[in-house]
Amino acid sequence: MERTFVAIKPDGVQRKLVGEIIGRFEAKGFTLVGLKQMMVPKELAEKHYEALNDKPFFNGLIEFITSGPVVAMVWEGDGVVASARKLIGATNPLASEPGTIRGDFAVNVGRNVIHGSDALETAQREIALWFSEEQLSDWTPTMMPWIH
Ligand code: FUP
Repeated sequence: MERTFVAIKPDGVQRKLVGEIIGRFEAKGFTLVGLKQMMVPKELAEKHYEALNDKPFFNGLIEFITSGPVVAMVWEGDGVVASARKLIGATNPLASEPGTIRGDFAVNVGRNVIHGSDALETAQREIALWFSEEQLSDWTPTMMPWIH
C-alpha cells in the first residue's frame, strides 16, 4: 500500500492547525500509520531539504523548520502521494486553491504550514529519514472497508 510523508511545520503547530489538518486526511479516507511531534535536529532538517541546499532561502528554511515543534506523519492509501499534494495545495500559498490546506490557511511561501512528499521515491526516502520501522503501525482499517 502506498505511503507518504507529511509534516505540519512550526507555524501550523503554533497556529493550532494540527487537528484540522489530521481531520482532512482522515476525512479523505487515508490511514494514519505514523505520528510524532518533535523538535527537528538541524542535521535532520538539512538532510530532509538537501535538494534545496543551493537555494538562497535554504538557511532561513532550516532555521524556520528547527524553530519549534513539528508534527511528522506517515499516511497510507491508494494514490496517497499525489492526493496529499492536492490536499496541501501549491507551494506558494497565494497560488494555492481555496479548499486546500495552504489555500485556506497561509499567505507566505516561507510559512506555508505543511510539507508533503512530492513523489513516490521521495516519500520512501523521507519516511525512512523521519521514522524507524517500529514507529509505523502496519494496520488495515476494517470498520469501513467501502471507502478504502
Ligand atoms: P514543496 O514541495 O511544496 O514543499 O516545495 P519545495 O520543495 O519547492 O520547497 C520547500 C520549502 O521551501 C517550501 F515549503 C517553502 C520553502 N520555499 C521558500 O521559502 N521560498 C521559495 O521561494 C520556495 C520554497
